[in-house]
Amino acid sequence: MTTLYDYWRSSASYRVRIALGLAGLAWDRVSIHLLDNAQTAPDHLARNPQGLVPVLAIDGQVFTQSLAIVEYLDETRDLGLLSGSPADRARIRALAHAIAMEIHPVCNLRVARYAAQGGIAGADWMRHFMAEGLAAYEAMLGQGRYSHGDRVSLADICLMPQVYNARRWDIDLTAMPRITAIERALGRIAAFADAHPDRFRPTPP
Ligand SMILES: N[C@@H](CCC(=O)N[C@@H](CS)C(=O)NCC(=O)O)C(=O)O
Repeated sequence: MTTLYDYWRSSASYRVRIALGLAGLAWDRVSIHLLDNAQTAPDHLARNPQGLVPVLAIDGQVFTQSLAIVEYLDETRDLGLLSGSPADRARIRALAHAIAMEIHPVCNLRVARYAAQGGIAGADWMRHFMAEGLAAYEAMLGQGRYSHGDRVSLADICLMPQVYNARRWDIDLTAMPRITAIERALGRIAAFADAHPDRFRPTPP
């Protein structure tokens, strides 16, 4: 039994849904509604004391942290998300981390809520860091169908949810043609399309 504890619009959860799809795994889903603060309920804190999603129960174990989960799936299901030479893998990780460790943490719900207490509007905060971070990602890209050459990698798994988030916050991506070309190419892959938040939107959201 594979169970993903996630939230439909969580980009870290979206990464894991993509990887589960690439692995061709069947999985059950338990929604942890972040706006209702379900992530801090005792049952979820027992799964993840950090009070975050995603959490993946698989192979008789419980995993947290989306990149650790995706790398576990990569290693155990041979997904080739970190392929090539050590230099290739370092570049893939650098791209993935540019999103998952630079843009994403400062745009997390609890961080934006805290900033709002200091008088900074949440939307301004999100747009500032996402636009700056994605512009840097665009500049880091070379040629190739995807973020690193012509093979889907860990970097693409981080990029797609971040672009979804950028669109959600009305960030102008017209000056980022490489990112939007990669987004289009990834959108044609079933595992990416099937993981899209709209497919998991609760009613009411
Ligand atoms: N580094 C963590 C980040 C997880 C994370 O920030 N999750 C967000 C949703 S995308 C969350 O659970 N936020 C709840 C909160 O801020 O209270 C990972 O990659 O799994």
